[in-house]
Amino acid sequence: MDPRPTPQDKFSFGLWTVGWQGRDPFGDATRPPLDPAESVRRLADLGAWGVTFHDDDLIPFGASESERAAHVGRFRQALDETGVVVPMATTNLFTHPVFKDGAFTANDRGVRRFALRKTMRNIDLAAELGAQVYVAWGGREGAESGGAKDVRLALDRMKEAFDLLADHVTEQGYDLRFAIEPKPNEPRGDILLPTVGHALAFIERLERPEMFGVNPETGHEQMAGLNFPHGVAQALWAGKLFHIDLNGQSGIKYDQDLRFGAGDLRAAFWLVDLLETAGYEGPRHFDFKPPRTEDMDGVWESAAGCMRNYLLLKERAAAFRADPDVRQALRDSRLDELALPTLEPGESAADLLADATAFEKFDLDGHAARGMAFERLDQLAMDHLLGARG
Ligand code: 3MF
Ligand code: MG
Ligand code: MG
Repeated sequence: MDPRPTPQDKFSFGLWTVGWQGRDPFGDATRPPLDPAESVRRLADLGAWGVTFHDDDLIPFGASESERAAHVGRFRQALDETGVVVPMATTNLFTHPVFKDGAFTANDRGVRRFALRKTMRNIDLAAELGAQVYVAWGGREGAESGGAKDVRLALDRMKEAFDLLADHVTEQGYDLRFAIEPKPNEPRGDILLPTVGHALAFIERLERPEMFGVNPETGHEQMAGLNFPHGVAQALWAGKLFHIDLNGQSGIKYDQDLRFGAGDLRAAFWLVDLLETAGYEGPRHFDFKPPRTEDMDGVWESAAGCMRNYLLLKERAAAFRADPDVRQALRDSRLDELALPTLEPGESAADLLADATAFEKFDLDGHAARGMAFERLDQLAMDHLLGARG
């Protein structure tokens, strides 16, 4: 039982994760800067498959054209040497002070136009490097006070931005889809499109909804007190799970970005069970921050831990599903019945109204008295998670 990650596992990491220097609102950096090419090599050694980036992770903001080419060249060389791929890229629309009131929804129109140009420029690079998903996290799209943002107008501007970006991708013929990443707050007091549900509803208002999905992040949904596996399941149900940001979070507090498996371990178990049984084929992308207590050895330890925990949970979840006692417990809890349509094939509302067994003769007390046996089922899951069974 010592799983080793391989490229087939499709594990990917953002350059900004292992490269995080540990700067937080109260403290300075605790680690030196990390060269993107070095990150690619170290991640490849650990068994990762992909690496992702914000434009500014790779090319420092304000770099000249020749500096830009040099940075991209060095990165490309590391990719070619290691076979690491770039499945996703994204734009930094949050660090520079110009984005203090947002990017696509900034009240300042000039900032909105600049944000679109910055994004289009990086989309071109993403396509050039073979990315198939472009993530959009609108961390500064929001407000701290009620009068500061007209949310309905801001959503008009957000739609305008995404419609334009989708036109650009279509006109250029790129094989690229967008994944919107929801987050309820931090760094803004309240961020627009705060949860998976908000983002899914927004996407349906876009001109090319088929080009848009979501990039749910463990901690972001949990910061809103939501059940992450349930949100991911709804995204899968809608055919919209284009990408995922895996990390760890302990309850409703600041964005902890712990390594995957830390924090809410039970939610992580059910999430892996879901991804592995639902046929999700996209990247298993880690968006975490090695705590600022760690030196560089701790950074790589923590990156390896993300992958190791995923693989361990995958083994535990597979053993849970294969256990005959679990199969029986699932039947006892009537999960097989949930898979049956509520109406008979061809049955109409009139037929249901005419069925006395559904109402007039329904055994109300009998059904009300039946236990659901969920506790036994959940204890079996706990036993598997804790290594007490098979
Ligand atoms: C912040 C995030 C972001 C996004 C990234 C796009 C800096 O909480 O999760 O990471 O994931 O901007 O992928
Ligand atoms: Mg995050
Ligand atoms: Mg994220």
